Amino acid sequence: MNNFITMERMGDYERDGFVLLPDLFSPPEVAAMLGEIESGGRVVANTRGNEDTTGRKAKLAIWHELGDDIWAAASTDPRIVNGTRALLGEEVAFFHGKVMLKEAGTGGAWEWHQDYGYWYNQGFVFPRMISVFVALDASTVENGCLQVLKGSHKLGRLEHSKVGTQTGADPNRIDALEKLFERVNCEMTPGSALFFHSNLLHTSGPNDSTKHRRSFIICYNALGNPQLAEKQTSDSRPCPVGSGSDILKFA
Ligand SMILES: O=C(O)CCC(=O)C(=O)O
Repeated sequence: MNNFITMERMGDYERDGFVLLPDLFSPPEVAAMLGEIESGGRVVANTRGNEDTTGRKAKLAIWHELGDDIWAAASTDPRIVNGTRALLGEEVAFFHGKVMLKEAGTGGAWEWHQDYGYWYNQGFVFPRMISVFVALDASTVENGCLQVLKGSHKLGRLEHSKVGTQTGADPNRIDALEKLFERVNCEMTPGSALFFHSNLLHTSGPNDSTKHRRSFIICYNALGNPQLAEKQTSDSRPCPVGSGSDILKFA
């Protein structure tokens, strides 16, 4: 049952704001995605860096079109898309995909934020949105795994503003919230997928280790969640659901 959003997992998501599906992608699938990062393609063409407060680069490659490559296959994979449909309880549209390149010894930190803290300002009316963090390398405390405040999605949207060079939630408010919510280090094996709510507070530290921490984050919007017309960037068609055989192309 590892690959499925069971009733129990739906309950966990409702309570905690996140749920982990271990080893969702197989080792050959993960190797194929890492190979794609190393060989160029969309990742190299779209890579940019945000500096963290210490000047380290938090590098990522982001796109808003599904495309027609391994990233599109992963974004339309039934294990992912059906999981997001089950958790949101409605049909979904692809919003964007991003490869996070938190490289050994240099990868920068991400300040505490909610994804909907950004997406509200992009005109999305409801927080009926979800992200799926797919670990491509082992993601550990040492190499800057994702950290979340368990249950914080129930706070609703917090105001976001500049925190150093990034945008995030008010650090004083976070200090207070840390006393109320458990901070969870989301350590993950390669191929595991963490589904998390758009109002879940999350952060990650720098990568001072000798091991890369690369990941692919795929974000979806509920099909029935409008984006205000003047901000329209997002596709409002149902996300296609690939067939299992698409996955074989990975190997
Ligand atoms: O990759 C990370 O460590 C954090 C990424 C993140 O918070 C985000 O993309 O919203």
